[in-house]
Amino acid sequence: MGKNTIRRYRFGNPTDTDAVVLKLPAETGEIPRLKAEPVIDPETGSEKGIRFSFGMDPEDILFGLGETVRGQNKRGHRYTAWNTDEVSHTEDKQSLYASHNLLLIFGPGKLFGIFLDDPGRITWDLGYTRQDQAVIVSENGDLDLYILEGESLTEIAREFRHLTGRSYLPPRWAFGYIQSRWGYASEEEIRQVVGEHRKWHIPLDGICMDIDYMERFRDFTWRKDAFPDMKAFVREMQENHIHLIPIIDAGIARVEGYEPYETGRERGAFCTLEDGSAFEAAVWPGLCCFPDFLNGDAREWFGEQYRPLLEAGIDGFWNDMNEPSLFYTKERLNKAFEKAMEQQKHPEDYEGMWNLKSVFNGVESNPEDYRLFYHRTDDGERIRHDRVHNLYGAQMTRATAGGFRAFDPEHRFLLFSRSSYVGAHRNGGVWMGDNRSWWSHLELAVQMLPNMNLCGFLYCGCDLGGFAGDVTEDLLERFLQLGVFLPLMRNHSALYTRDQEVYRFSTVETMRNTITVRYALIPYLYSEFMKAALTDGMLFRPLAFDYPADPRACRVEDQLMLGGECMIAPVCRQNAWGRYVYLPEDMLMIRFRSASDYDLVSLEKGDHYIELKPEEFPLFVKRGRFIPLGAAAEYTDSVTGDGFRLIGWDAEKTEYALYADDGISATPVYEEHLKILREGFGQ
Ligand code: MIG
Repeated sequence: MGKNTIRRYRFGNPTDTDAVVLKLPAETGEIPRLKAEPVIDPETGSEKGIRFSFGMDPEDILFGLGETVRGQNKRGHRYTAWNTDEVSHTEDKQSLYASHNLLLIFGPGKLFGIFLDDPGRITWDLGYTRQDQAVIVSENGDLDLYILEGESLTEIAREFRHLTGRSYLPPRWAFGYIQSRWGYASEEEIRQVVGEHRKWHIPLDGICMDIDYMERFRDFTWRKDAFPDMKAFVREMQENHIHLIPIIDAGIARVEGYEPYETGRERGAFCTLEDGSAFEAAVWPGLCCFPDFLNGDAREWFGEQYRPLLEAGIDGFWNDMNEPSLFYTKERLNKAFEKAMEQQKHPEDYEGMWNLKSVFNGVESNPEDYRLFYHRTDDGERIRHDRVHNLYGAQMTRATAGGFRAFDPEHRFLLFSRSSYVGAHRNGGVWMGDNRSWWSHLELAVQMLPNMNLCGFLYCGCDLGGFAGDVTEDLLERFLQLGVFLPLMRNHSALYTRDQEVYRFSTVETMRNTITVRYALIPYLYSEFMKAALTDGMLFRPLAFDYPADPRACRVEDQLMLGGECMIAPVCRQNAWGRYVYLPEDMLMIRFRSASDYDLVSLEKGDHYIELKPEEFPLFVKRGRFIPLGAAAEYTDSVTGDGFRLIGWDAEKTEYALYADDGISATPVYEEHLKILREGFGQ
């Protein structure tokens, strides 16, 4: 460990972001590895940010940036840290919902990491302008820059977690299958969805409630006609081993007499305009005020708002729209109307007419609007939002987690958020936003996951089946096959898209069988998750982390190391009944069809074409390692601690350290941390 170091360099006067838990003294000497220079505004001659740059050799590989489009290796594109409600995750997009400003640089004789703790806009030109150069520009110019050095990619990743703190621990039931859909609007509908799952023996642990459960989309309310007795309904669901997981949006409806608005106003908990009046913008409930999550008192107030739902027995939430997403502000909309009315006087100006489209499109989450409002820190300092924009969702997560802790400090609650920033990984998980029912978005998830883990976000997942657009049966099947391994295994889809619950399809039995594999693997997945979380490790890793000396492995983009034993390689192409897989060492393939139906094939290091029928998917186990496979179960409560088969290659030595705790206590109790199983299986 001797060679591991983290150095902090301070520029200007940065805001405390809560990203870092290890407070290091700032260095004064020369910055290693990078060139740092001020960005000069050519017009005014004044400084407007800082540029960091470094040269890249052709072999250099870049990992990091968490939730971004494109590859595991981030080289060859540009990205912008600017949290955005982006509805289309195409490969030209520079920003999604989160900013995870960590980058690891790995090449011959070269290994270091950089982390910019800066919640403003940052551009990452990673070989875009020039293939051999990385240029990173912080617009704020006020930031802490960290340079991380270590002996391996894995060691640097661990160092980064020492710096930023331990990852969030979800309850064990959160590893169950979760069904979600924008549109479930009543108890009756949810009862029916649960009933269908139970009828078909499709395992299920949770149902997400989207904005439809609320009274006119107002946070912390529920429609009394559709949910007449929430507490009784929660209890009924619990008896069915189902957890209800309601959504909470960032904006608070600006409606007189609506309690969260009234109490928030009294507490001074909302973001303000320059003159001190409340900033307002429209989102789902209409005009809203926006909680000032950067303020401790406002966070405490917001956390308290969850109480009625917690008291009704709810133990999981998802936080949405927290980039924050703004449909429009009145000012911006009025300007667009003015422009349109002006345009109406010039019917012959076709170009102007055409441009109206973009004028109206530009009303949503307009950069100008993010410059209109202010936060107030605990020290009373006012900060304009755009300088700390990327913190908003992360601090909402912090507020929510604080609310949970105040309600019951002994209990683990499920929480996942759409928007995030490093630091939020200590308080919750994330889902990776509005993907589409596209084959390419399967692969995108495989590429995002390890970088999310690298940045600390272990509990995450994508919308299985795809959020937008109409799924096809085979795509959902392949999505579920990936989902088997994701900590958050959630089927979610948008309003007005094709019904996407497993029981809607002719292949319901096949899909059910796929989900049974998940439940058989929960003891393993939960163990590996907990080990990763408690040792500051990663559950999913690019192959380069485990095989840095194997240049082939370092270039693999569509396979992932999973836990201490495994590798996954999902099929991401329609009508492909198989795929090429690179094995960086000898491995045993488990070709699953269900928890009890699979074949075992031992394969040697190298390239293989693996045949995988639509209902088949592989898990590769490293030689000399073993994984426990339990029995199928219909909910996590019935996943037991025994009856495993131990699957691995060499039968003489069969051991696996199972992590067992009660799965719900805030401070995990290691009941039987080392459970050595000795039931040989394999060949
Ligand atoms: O403007 O609550 O990403 O999962 O279903 C869309 C409705 C708002 C966006 C989330 C999505 C959710 C949807 N929300």
